[in-house]
Amino acid sequence: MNGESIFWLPAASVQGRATDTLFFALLALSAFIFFTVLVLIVTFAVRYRHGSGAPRGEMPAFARREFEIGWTAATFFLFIFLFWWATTSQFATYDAPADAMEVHVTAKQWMFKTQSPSGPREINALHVPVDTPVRLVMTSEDVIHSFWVPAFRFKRDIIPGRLTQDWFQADKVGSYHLFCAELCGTDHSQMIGQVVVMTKPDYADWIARQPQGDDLATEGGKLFVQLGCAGCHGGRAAVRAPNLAGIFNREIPLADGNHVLADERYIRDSILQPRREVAAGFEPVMPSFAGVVSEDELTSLVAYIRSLRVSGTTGEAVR
Ligand code: HEC
Ligand SMILES: [Cu+2]
Repeated sequence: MNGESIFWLPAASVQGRATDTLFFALLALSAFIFFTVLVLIVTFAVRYRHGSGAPRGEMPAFARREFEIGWTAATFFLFIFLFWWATTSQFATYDAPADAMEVHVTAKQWMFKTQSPSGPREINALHVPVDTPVRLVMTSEDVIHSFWVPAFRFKRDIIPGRLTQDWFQADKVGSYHLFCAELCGTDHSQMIGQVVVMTKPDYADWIARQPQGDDLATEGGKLFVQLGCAGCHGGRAAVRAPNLAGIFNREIPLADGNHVLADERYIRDSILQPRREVAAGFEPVMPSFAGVVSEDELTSLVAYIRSLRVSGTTGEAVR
């Protein structure tokens, strides 16, 4: 179901349609059971009303055993099937395809700030191309918010101090409401915006028309110097600190013998709580930058570190 009507909100994403299909299947099933029970109640009420001549003796044997076993098993398997259906469609929203466009969302009282790696910064707006998987990497600067796009049937809480990821794929061009769905303070009701889904050519045009700011990684590179990271992590630093080139998505050995995947979560935590997971072979001398860097700055720093490659000739970090 995706027709527009006064009863039904249009669905504009692949996930939204899947959610609707599940919803209508449950509705149809509930309606079927409701009417079956209703018909049986009325039938029995009339047939066995006071004074009627209907037989009231023993139940036939098949109704006592086979019938009982049959409907118990049938409903059991039906519920298992519904559980499987609902869970798989829910879990599918956690694993974005590898080629998904990545968008960072920072929520704060009372706005959503969004940014795709090559696109501009937007406030209470997000432009995306149609038929393209979009992975949202979300965090909050203050309290719990929730990113809700009803037309995508997409709602995920955004939690301070944690990266929440989820993805959607819009399949219909248009402009859709974005709401905060978690009561987050006085102006919660003003925390609204638009997700604009554009055709791919329109989107490319739109990107080209944006004022050329720095991309995330370039901004992160500047911060890396300003905040003194380069003083330790740079090529000629006096302190022995890990070379950050190429660490992204690699397994990092830790001082406690464990290994950890250097994903965004790890890099973020390395900056905010460097003592928690210390890289093997290094002294825990890195200061915490919690309270020093904002969420936006963290996002840029992570983008910068992700963009670093090991230079083939000098072995140093280059972009
Ligand atoms: C005083 C020197 C120093 C400064 C300043 C410093 N670091 Fe570090 N950093 C280290 C050392 C030493 C380690 C390895 C021990 C550890 O994991 O805590 C490290 C670890 C890391 C790691 C984990 C790397 C790995 O291989 O596991 C990341 C990411 C990182 N730092 C990023 C940064 C960023 C970003 C900044 C600036 C905001 C910064 N560091 C500032 C010394 C420093
Ligand atoms: Cu909010």
